[in-house]
Amino acid sequence: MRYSVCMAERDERRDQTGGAVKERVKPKTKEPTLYSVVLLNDDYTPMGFVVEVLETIFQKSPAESYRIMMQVHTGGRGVAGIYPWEVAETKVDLLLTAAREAGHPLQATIENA
Ligand code: TYC
Repeated sequence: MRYSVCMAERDERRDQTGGAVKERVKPKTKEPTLYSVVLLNDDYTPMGFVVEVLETIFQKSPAESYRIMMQVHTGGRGVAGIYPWEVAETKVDLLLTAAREAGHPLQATIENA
């Protein structure tokens, strides 16, 4: 019984490959290309606002958000997160909208990770 199931599976694959039984060489799924969302420093955006954005939009813990904010504040830039393109784009949109609505000049860019 087990044998007949295996033979059926083999015959099915043979149908799909025109006679040859093709082993899968490449994995079926492909990893997406990843992009970094980079926060940029400025002299006016309040530190608390940056921490809040990191927590709410980038799902960072309060401690990690503070660490990233200070990294940007002292070093000029810092990675808020690494995502596939559409996710990175959406997060930057949310961040720029929140900053504009609050009247802060906070800026972010997307870079190859
Ligand atoms: N430099 C800002 C200040 O002193 C704080 C700040 C941190 C602004 C990170 C932007 O991405 C930023 N208030």
